[in-house]
Amino acid sequence: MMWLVNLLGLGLVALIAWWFWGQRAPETAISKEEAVTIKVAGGVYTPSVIHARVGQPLTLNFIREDQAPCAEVVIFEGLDLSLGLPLNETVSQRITPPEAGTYPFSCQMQMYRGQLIVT
Ligand SMILES: [Cu+2]
Repeated sequence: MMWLVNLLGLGLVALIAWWFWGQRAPETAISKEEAVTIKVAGGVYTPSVIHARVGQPLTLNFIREDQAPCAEVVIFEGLDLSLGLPLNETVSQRITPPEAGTYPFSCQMQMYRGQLIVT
């Protein structure tokens, strides 16, 4: 349930930010700390393409809804990172992309596939 509370909190913050600064200077409302929530279900990561910037921390929140055992691990090539994904739980991992490039990520049998594109 924590992720839901976080999501509601983020939504509220976004609403407040929009209310005060939204139409005049939208660029100031963009947080330095970014987060992406990735759903694992139906054979795809949603979203499957994630954009990130070199040296800028990014939090990945995986939520696995697929019961297939193979989907329980996600492996990031080139980042020396793999994550266990318990069913219906949010797994958060903060990453700081070291250099520009395309970093594929997938489940163990590569049925699920995604890309982290770092610029
Ligand atoms: Cu798989």
